[in-house]
Amino acid sequence: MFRSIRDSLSRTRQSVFGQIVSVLGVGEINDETWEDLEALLIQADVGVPTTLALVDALRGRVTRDGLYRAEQLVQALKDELRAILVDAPTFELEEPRQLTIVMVVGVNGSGKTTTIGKLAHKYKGDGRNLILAAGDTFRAAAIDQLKIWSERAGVPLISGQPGSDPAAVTYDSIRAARARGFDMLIIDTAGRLHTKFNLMKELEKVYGVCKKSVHAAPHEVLLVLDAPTGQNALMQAQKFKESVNVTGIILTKLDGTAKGGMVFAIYRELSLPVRFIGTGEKIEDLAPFDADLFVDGLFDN
Ligand SMILES: Nc1nc2c(ncn2[C@@H]2O[C@H](COP(=O)(O)OP(=O)(O)O)[C@@H](O)[C@H]2O)c(=O)[nH]1
Ligand SMILES: [Mg+2]
Repeated sequence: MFRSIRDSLSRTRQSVFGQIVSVLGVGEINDETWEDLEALLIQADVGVPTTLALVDALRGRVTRDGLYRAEQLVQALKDELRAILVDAPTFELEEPRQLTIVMVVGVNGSGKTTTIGKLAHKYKGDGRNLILAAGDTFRAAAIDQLKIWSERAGVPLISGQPGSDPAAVTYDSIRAARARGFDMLIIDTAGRLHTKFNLMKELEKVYGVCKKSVHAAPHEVLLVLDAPTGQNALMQAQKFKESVNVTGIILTKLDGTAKGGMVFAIYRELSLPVRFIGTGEKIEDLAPFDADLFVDGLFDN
């Protein structure tokens, strides 16, 4: 677990946080130190509001704690970064329930279907008796792709005809899950934002079917954001939040980008916890988010 988070942060570490000591220099803190720090954080996609808040907090600490050397800022920065990630709600999926329903949402290409394959593998390994639903009915290929992942994970799949109503597939999958005694259902959804069909309305319908059928369902609505999208992903997230009750984020493709700083913007600006991190394309490339490992992984030591 340590290795995969740390490995997937290598780009972010090499191009940003790992450089922080050399960029800030070793002299006394001056105006340039603050400018350099701001530029670094923005470069790592921490986002402007979160960057300004961080710099503000650090300036306060410099005064309060009497820090005067740039290298003392690094430890203070680590503390402030960690502070943003505390108070995350606990992972409710671990609670035993008769049937836990997880909806996975996000724009096309963000990594939903792949991540569902990884989640299926993980939860099966944890001893959950789970089933998948192919709620992205828009294209036959989307159904086939989930089928391949379900076979890889050794987890059954409920699917409908291409073009059929996702809400109907959801309804059928809940019925099947109950009839066959499954304790977890993960629903894939469509993510096309640029077509005539109304993605948000459709998601609301799927959400509504879950809500009506099972107490407190869907128990998790996981929004998949792809890290290379950077700050645009935050805007997408806002749209999804307005439509369905998103409970957490899965940040994918962290392995290929220096935008690891997004995690802080997700916590601070979206007020959502990161549940998992996608660390590659293979079935085991999914790491539960861990704040300490994450912050340590950003720096060289
Ligand atoms: N490197 C990397 N690629 C990923 C990760 N997650 C998904 N992908 C790739 O992203 C592409 C889109 O994934 P897909 O699951 O089809 O996205 P969907 O349209 O949201 O269902 C695929 O090529 C995946 O292999 C990840 O964590 N790391
Ligand atoms: Mg998909």
